[in-house]
Amino acid sequence: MNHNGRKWYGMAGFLVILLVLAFHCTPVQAAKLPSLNVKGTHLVNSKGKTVQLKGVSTHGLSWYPEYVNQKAFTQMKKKWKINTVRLAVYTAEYNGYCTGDKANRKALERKIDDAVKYADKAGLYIIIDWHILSDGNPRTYEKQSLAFFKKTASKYKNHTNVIYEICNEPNGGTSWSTIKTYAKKVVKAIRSRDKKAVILIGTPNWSQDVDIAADSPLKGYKNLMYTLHFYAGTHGQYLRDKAQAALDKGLPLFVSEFGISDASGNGNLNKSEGANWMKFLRKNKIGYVGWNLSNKAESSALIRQSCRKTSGWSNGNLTPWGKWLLKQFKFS
Ligand code: IDC
Repeated sequence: MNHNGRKWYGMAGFLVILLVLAFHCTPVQAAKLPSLNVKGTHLVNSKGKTVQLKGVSTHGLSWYPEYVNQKAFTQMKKKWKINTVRLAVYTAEYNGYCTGDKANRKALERKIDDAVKYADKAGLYIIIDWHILSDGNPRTYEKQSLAFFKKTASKYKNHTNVIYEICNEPNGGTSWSTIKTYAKKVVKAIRSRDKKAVILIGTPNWSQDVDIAADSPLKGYKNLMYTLHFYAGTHGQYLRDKAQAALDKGLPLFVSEFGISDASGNGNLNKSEGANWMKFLRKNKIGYVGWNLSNKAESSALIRQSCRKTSGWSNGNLTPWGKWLLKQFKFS
């Protein structure tokens, strides 16, 4: 080979190395999901077309983190036909975000980072849920909540698929005016970092008194929705009446958690009341998220207790509730 030949070989080799490097250093850029907007009482995409979100909630991320993985997210999107996953970040319970130590907090934050990455790649919307429960009043951990949402909204402001849920279920007599005081601060903190993301706000009495919230919603912000939670074994027509009253007053609703067991998350399934609820949700284009992606021994778990798999589930791996919910996803 003459001198020139060697030169060309050298240059070609150099180019190949450059290409390989470029390929390895470019982050995989999944197609971005369209950002969502609240219009009237429901969600629309950037073209103004109605979008009904549907999906599943994790159990507490502190206790069942293993279900947050790429294979599970991709399977649920492709096979279960969901478009949304909710991450339940318990605040007060054992190893909650506010009760555990710093290492626990960091582990939860890393898990949320992973979940957002998996959701980006699978093409899923992802709800980051500040899961207050035994801490009934969202102001109990208001300082921690503000710090959490400031950090989180700064991190994910460019992710059009991220939705913030700022207080799962206020309870213990916490009034709407107290929730509003809290919500105004947290919404302001998120909005100064992320101008558009959809924000879900919990309502009094375990996120059931949406009719009360409808009398005085937050003012001055777009893309806010209010959560309605139900468990069909316990909650029936009277709660749909409250929801209808809220819709009639123009309140945007989102069902960020529901089940068809009783409100304890256990007991018998009430499929006929569940069907009534699904009819109501479809008619009003209300997004819905089923509780919970785990194999815990309770009737609100989606995976059978005997199944150890954290992805790649067959229909036989699902509980009766899991099978019922999957039928709903495929129906609409
Ligand atoms: C339940 C879980 C259960 C857990 C309990 C306390 O299913 O395994 O021991 O929380 O952490 C809610 C809550 C949700 C509850 C669920 C069922 O948002 O955290 O999960 N539920 O009780 N509201 C109404 C019902």
